[in-house]
Amino acid sequence: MPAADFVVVANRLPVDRVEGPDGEETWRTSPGGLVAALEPMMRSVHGAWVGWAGQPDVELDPFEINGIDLVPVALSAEEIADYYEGFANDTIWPLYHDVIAPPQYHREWWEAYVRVNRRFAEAAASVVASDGTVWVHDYQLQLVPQMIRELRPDVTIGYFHHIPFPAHGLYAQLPWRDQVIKGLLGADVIGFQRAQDATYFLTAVRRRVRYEVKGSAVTVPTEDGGTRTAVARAFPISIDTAPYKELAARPEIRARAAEIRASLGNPKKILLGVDRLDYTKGIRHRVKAYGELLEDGRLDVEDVTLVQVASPSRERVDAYVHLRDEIELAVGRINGDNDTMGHTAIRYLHQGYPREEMVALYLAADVMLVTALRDGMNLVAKEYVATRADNHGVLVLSEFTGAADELRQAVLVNPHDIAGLKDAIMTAIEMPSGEQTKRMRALRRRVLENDVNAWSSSFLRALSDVRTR
Ligand code: GDG
Repeated sequence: MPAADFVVVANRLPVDRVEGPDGEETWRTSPGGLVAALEPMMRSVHGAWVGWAGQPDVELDPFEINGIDLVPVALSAEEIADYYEGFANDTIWPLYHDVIAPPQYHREWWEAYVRVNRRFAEAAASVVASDGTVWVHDYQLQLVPQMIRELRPDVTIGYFHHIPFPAHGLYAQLPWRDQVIKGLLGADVIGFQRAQDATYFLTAVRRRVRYEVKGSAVTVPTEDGGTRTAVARAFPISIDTAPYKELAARPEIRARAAEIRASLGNPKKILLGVDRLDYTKGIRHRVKAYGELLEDGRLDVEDVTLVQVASPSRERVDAYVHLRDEIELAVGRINGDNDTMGHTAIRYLHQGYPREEMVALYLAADVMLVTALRDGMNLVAKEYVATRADNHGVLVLSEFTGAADELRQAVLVNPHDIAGLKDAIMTAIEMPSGEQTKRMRALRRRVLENDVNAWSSSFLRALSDVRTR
């Protein structure tokens, strides 16, 4: 495999292993905004993607799919437990989402994180061309930028952080707080979802490693006694809008949306939640608020249904096992108290669906509920907006999502305030058609003009500006 001018490093490769027609194993690219945004660029320059293939204890040689070189990084079952489920998903994830769940600090998880980050860095360093560019993604790989810099000082390094960065009072809990900051500062450009995240990161830089910070620029000392500049600022991510618009216009998907409505007994209003089953998403708060509205008599089960897709996620992490139990207990109670033979209060679906079905659900939903307690961006909010070509439908959106910085015409809520959340749901349900149109038009303009291509272009522009400086 020849050296690559542009290398993406992410925990997962953008492929899934599937069984071919004759039972043989093949690979299929997994649909995702990131791949869609980077594919054209990866084909026009010579691009490679470094990541884990999704199965433990499997050593694979690099291979090519749709013109992109894939470079698999092998992880043992123990490393998946310690680096991925442990440090990434049970230490960093809860800490960076404002300790909604208590972060677990274990030295052996940290050691596995360092070891696995080094393996990703070595793989990237071995495939990138001289003076090439590497773009590292997300919280699983925060040490990789500095590790690549040590191995390959000639390359330009970008890092994008998909989740929030916490305020310093919380960040300071992390036993390895200085090492993580130094790892990130190995990048030339460190991108965050919100301006607030970048500010928190720069505060941590000032407070912990005491490097000079001016605006978004950090002066980082180098090994030879000189300095270099790292830039930390916001690049709000978005979605690949084209497939959502295209699917939403297809007659068979519109028919499916009508079928969904009919199968729910044609309620006057359908409310929808779509989330990975994660404690950051505020599913419990949403269900509680909705249950109380039924109990108070402000809503009638004959008139409304909440469809909640909670796609299975991180099922081997304890906090997720408990969360699932809690949600399912609450949903069962609300349905038990309110359902009639023909109508259900909550249609709860602990399943993943193809994108076509998700779009049909977005089309069927009069009100979309995004009530995350903390969320880097929240792409579901943007997907809902992208499908609403008729300019109808209402988005209820938590202030604690990155999306709330941009989608100001949503009904913005503080999901911790259950009374306020109940009122917001009622406002959305009762919103007159004219006001829905006015708001949705503005939301659509924002999402359609700032798609994932605009996001990746602006990040890569910032990266090339650093290089030419
Ligand atoms: C992280 C950050 C940030 C969900 N269930 C199904 C399904 N999905 C799709 C949604 C959406 C994606 O998964 C979820 O994206 P989110 O942004 O909502 O949330 P996270 O997974 O937590 O993502 C987040 C994001 O990274 C990007 O930077 O916005 O803040 O936490 O696209 O549609 N898709 C299908 N079936 C499902 O059942 N097909």
